Amino acid sequence: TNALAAGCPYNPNKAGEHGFDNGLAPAPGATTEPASRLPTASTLSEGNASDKTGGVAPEGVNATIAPLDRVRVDSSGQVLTTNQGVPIADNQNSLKYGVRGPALLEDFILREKITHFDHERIPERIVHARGSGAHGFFEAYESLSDLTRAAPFQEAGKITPVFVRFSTVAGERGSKDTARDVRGFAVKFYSDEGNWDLVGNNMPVFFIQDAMKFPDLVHAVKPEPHHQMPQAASAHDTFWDFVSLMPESTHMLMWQMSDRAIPRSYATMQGFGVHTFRFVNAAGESVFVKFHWNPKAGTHSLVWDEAVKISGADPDYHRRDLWERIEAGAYPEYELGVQVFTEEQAEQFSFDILDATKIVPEELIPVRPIGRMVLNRNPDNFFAETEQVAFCAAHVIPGIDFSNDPLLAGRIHSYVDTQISRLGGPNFHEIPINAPVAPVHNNQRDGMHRQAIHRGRVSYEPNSLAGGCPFQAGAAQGFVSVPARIEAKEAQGKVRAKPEKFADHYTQATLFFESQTAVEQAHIAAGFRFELSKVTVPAIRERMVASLRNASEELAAQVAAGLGMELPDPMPRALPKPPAPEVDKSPALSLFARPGDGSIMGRKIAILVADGIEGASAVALQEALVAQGAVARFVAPRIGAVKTADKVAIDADASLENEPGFLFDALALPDGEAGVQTLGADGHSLEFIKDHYRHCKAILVMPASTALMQKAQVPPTLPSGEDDPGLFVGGAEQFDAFIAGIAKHRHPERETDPPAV
Ligand code: HDE
Repeated sequence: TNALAAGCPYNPNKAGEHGFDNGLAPAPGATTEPASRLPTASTLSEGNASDKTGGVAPEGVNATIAPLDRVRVDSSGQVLTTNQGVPIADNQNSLKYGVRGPALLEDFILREKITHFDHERIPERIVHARGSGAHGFFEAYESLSDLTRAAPFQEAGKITPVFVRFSTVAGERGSKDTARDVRGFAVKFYSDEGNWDLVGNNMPVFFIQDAMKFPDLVHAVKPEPHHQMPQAASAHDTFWDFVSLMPESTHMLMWQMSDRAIPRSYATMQGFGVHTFRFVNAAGESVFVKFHWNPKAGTHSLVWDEAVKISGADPDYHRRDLWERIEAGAYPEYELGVQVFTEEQAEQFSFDILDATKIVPEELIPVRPIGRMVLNRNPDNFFAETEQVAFCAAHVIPGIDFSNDPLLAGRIHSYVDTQISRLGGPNFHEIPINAPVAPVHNNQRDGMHRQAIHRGRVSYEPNSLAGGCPFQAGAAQGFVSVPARIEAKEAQGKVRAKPEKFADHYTQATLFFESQTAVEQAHIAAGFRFELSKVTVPAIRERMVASLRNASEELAAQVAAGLGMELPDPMPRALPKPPAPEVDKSPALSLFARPGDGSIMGRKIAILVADGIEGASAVALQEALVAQGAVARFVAPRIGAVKTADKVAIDADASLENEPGFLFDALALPDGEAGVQTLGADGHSLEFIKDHYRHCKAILVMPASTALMQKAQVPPTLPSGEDDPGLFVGGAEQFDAFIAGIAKHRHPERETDPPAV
């Protein structure tokens, strides 16, 4: 295609899969990282050596690949066999007594094939069923040994392989990616001292404070049980009934109604460990820690109208984006940051750090960057890797420990438990994607699907018959729990109760709302308006707005007006006089706080073309965009060759029908009057332009296309009469400005509610 001719980036190590057999396909076990971005030998951890990997990972080789190689299957040049390795002569016909006679019971080949097929599905995850995964690595910036003995943080440049799975929460396995929902952000570190799973979300708080309420929350948000609707949506009665009765969810609702719930890409969202964890150093000293992942590409989101349309045109939008970025070498990258604080500091905070509905504002404890994570390899097989990966909040390693957060406590139980039914027994840790690269030795035996073949007669400890092996590692090497301090006043014996500060449900909801820009606030109000408008019981709407009044009178008034209702009395507060907060505003909570590195890597730009357009300027634009690492595609009324006025060869690889406008981040309209006329006669291209305008995206209008903009009834200036900062009229001299406009992602100055176009 033109894009490739123009040097469109594709992952050179996957050349074979792109059909370019240029000898660049990876050697078995090699990472897909191009040599220029590979960690050097000195940055590869010596500690990646293990019984399993069989030694130090050679230069450029990811330590997780060797164990996976054992089970990778390449069938090229092989004959078809049964599961017992018996060659199959005929895979078309079952065994019959005569061509028109009955099929025979003895046909073990048919029976094996059908039986296996009958059992191909496993239960989907009860939450986070819909997800997409990728391999990559974590690289530490510096040694954190003063704070933690956790293996990934012991030396500058140390590499730890990772597998990441991003997900939505409520929808089923086949549901759309762009639902308004929380996103899971789960990272498995295959460290030298065992697997550490940081099973986080893209929002730093949660709906509830205690694990006791989790099944209720999930039952409320999932499709309603009588008619199983709606799919992958919180906009229904049972969800809002529940959360309006649980004021502790108000802070999380602010996040969930914000644009955070509709990210542009998994590469443009933050991740958070949510709970307070502990770092523990070799001397056994511990501090509290909160984990943050910040995307290098910046935090960018969709707008709701766009998300709704995308879910129809491409339900795999985020999955495809992640896959394509990695194939193209535009590797998603995130910086890991930590907020570190002591117990003494925590005691002074106006909120409780054991409460997962609270953040620690960055203005109070700054985020210290400690490393980066690069996702550089797509899985070979979705089921074997992304579906079978088992994350677990209980998977910690020496140097990482839990806090007493009661929500975390429930998670420590839940994840192993759920895998036992989902993955069919207690040996799911042996599934290749779950197996640590650190060696595993213990006396656990048997169970469904056991892979390990333990030798000898000893499966107990202490023993003398096996020379005492495997032996206890001892405190210096092994995991030792922090003897967490319990205050005398807290040592009340068994209670079912909460600390007092947990009852402050609104201070941080207010903080979040007040920290947003005007356009973000407007989107939050619109989010509540949309969701509550889908609620059929008026009392639930009223109760929710009554609760919102405690967080923001301004927001509550907007939502009430949007729902055509009177403002109800505020809901009585559980804690009438909460402690004064340390900060009233936290600019870090706005999506605009992280515009990214200014690049347009991985963005998708549509260049509209049709017979009769001017080819040279369209191709020059494509080249300029591709040179920036963007994906620039020619979109025409139909796919195939375009007859340009100047005879420049252009091949449209997308059509107005198969790739509608809202699937792109920006739009360029061509020069050449005849072509522009053809486009103007096609209602699809007018919709294409209107959607880009409505969604506040950058639009480049080459001179002849001014007519097309008029036909689409798109105003040339902002409603105020000022210049529209996202509209670029002209040719090559506007390319740089257009690229800078794409990097901004969106031009909300144009936005009105309701939309003018
Ligand atoms: Fe989960 N959660 N969760 N969760 N969670 C699961 O585990 C659970 C919570 C999160 O890509 C399940 O393997 C309880 C908070 C992610 O495979 C299950 C509670 C956070 C994923 C489970 C919570 C998360 C899960 C379902 C409250 C952010 C997907 C399938 C006490 C910090 C991981 C599975 C993947 C998945 C239980 C709350 C994140 C049932 C009981 C808070 C990213 O075990």
